[in-house]
Amino acid sequence: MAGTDNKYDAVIVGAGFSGLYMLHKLRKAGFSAIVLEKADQVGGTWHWNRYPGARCDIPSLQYSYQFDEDLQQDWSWGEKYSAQPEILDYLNHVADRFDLRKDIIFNTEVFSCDFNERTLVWTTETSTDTYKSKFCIMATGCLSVPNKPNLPGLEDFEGELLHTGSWPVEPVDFTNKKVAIIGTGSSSIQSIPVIAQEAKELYVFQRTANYSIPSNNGPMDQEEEKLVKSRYQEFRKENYLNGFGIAGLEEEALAVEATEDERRIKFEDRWKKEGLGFLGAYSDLMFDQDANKLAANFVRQKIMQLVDDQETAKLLSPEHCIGGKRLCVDTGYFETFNQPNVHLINLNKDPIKGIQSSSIGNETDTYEIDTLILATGFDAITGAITSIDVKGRNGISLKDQWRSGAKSYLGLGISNFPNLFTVTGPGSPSVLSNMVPSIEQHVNWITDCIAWMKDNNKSVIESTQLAEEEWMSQVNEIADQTVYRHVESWYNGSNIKEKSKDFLPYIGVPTYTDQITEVVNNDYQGFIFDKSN
Ligand code: N01
Repeated sequence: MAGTDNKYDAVIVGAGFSGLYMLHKLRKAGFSAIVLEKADQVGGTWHWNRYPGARCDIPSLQYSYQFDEDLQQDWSWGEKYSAQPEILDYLNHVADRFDLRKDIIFNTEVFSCDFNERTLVWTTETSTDTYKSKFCIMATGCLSVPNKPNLPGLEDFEGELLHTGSWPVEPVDFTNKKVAIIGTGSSSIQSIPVIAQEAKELYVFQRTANYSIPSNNGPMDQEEEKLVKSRYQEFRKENYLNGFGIAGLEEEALAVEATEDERRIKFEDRWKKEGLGFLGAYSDLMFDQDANKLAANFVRQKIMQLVDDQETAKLLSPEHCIGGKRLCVDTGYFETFNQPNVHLINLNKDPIKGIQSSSIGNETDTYEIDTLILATGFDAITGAITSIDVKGRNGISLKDQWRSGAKSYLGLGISNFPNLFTVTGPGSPSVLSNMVPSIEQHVNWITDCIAWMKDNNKSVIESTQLAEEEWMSQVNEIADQTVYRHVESWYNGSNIKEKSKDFLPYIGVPTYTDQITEVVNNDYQGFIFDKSN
């Protein structure tokens, strides 16, 4: 199919890290493709999440594309963990460098994708036009649809209402403002220290305290950059062999077998330099609740030291398994609560009773505010896909099919949805890995599959229900062996009331990589071809 009359080999939804590389890769392989993007620019997550303090918490030398050696050699990151504007600059650079914009339609929201079993064509309806394609590729991101909680009276609020996941492009000025922020996940933990510097008063409404490790961010270490660049490809390959696909996280030793002194030294060392790598201090921290408690206690002690007021410190000390909810990485988060203009409100003891035109209140107090920030997270992993009306074989709706739990084979294909691929879909390492290499791995897999189909005269690919069920059982069996199972989180849909509580990410990049390679080596075992012919 040529890219004319809105007919393409592939329609790609989303122009973030996934969509940009998907377009580049398909074009290079000789296929026509178009990217449909709701925003007026590229960036995806890094376009929408421009709240103050937003930055990646995986070192930028790793949180970047590896598909083009010249690109990875030419680009230099300013800091160890880059802030959102620099990541967005990088994605703009990639879009320009590979001349991607000419095949991206901006300001276009995708409403529906419909598969015609007779013609084997996907029809994509958008806010601006209709597109036809053989393949439909969801490059919609794992954290794209903001979770907007149903708070009493929210609609009556007349001040500035913001969500960290859909932050305005124009900078927000907090000078002399009274600000309330609801939620204490990564977005909040990154933004609170920055907002607190400007705001007159900052009220933090906390339901669940969270663990956070200092980022110890700073300017890029030139020697480290030189070293990595001297062997970038090997470095990237080595990282795929680590459980989370991130360099230097893991050690073999068990926390439960170490002496108290050894543990203190190790945790202290990790606290001082590793951010997320804190959880890699010992190999049993995510598998053994007793080991996990040792790490959790260490962080709780740190919080008690960092926060002057011991009541506030206690309230900021989480009780769940560390890492069970996504570990946060911060710059001065706990210390911010020592500022006189920052106030912590315990929603567990005293929930929000009502929001009025210029205030938010619980049973005990009413807080006059100018700005209300929802830092309440996302309908993660599946939300962006199910927010589109996707219809497959026999008009089956994906939303209905996933109502009792999202099932996918390898996080790449879904039964009843022929020629539909998801990049970092449910059942793949995605959010429990370094997203960018995981995206590249999927884009490469999908492109190779489409090329293989062309070479082998196959017109339709679809995963079997059995393969999908066995795969999701494996995903959940692995999760059952970890502490993730003991914590309510967006990994298992707990943050969205109507969602099924299955665990969605695949834990373990190397095992995952082996299996998706094996599937290809076995002629795409678990998929069927040409069922419609
Ligand atoms: O969202 P979250 P996020 N009333 O879901 C609370 C990635 N990320 O945007 O825990 C009151 O983590 C909720 O409370 P509880 C990263 O993967 C990465 O912060 O459900 N509170 C929680 O405290 C991260 O994990 C970076 O009890 C309510 C908070 O809102 C993911 O994005 C930076 C509530 C939501 O926390 C999501 O992070 C930022 C209600 N009705 C984000 N509803 C990087 O560094 C929810 N909450 C790369």
